[in-house]
Amino acid sequence: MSTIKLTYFDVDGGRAEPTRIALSIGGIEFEDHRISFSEFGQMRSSTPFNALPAIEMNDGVYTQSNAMNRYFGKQAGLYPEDPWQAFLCDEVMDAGDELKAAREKLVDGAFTTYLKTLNARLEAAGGEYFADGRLTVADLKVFVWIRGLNSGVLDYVPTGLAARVAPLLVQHMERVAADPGVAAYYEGRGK
Ligand SMILES: N[C@@H](CCC(=O)N[C@@H](CS)C(=O)NCC(=O)O)C(=O)O
Repeated sequence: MSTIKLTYFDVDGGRAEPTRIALSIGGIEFEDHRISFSEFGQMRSSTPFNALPAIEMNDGVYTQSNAMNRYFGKQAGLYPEDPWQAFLCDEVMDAGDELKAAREKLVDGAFTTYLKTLNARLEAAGGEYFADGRLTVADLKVFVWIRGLNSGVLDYVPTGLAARVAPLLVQHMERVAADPGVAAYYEGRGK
């Protein structure tokens, strides 16, 4: 086999991550080529279907994460040989793709609506706190949500979403994190 170069975003998640793990478990050498979103913007039109992951091997450039999962899964002993068990494996992988599509719909739909509306609420309240001109439980609630969104724990939800559609909420998250009571709580937890 020729050398393998797997190109995907620099995240420990997303469509290419199961393939990376399978390659690693199978002891199959590959170049883990990680790129930024802006680098992807420049190279997008040169990828076969204007999308990642893309993989260079056997003298060509190929795509489709589940094709990669099956191909390397077979080599790594991570894909069933029995046709029925393979069906069960494939069903789960395809459902995973539908989940991804649902998350993306959520990002453009409900997530954006909630972020924009909360951003407007904060602005209407003076821009610093949601109610009473001081820290309340509403601030803690939004702080926890925005921190989670920004941390990338939600696969397929871009970490820059809040900054793009609700910048006041990102400033608010930093303000709440710096609040002495909040900071003391996290110090107490050793963070
Ligand atoms: N069916 C493809 C879908 C690939 C895909 O949608 N990739 C996304 C990233 S996870 C992408 O490159 N999106 C950028 C774009 O469409 O501009 C696969 O499973 O590999």
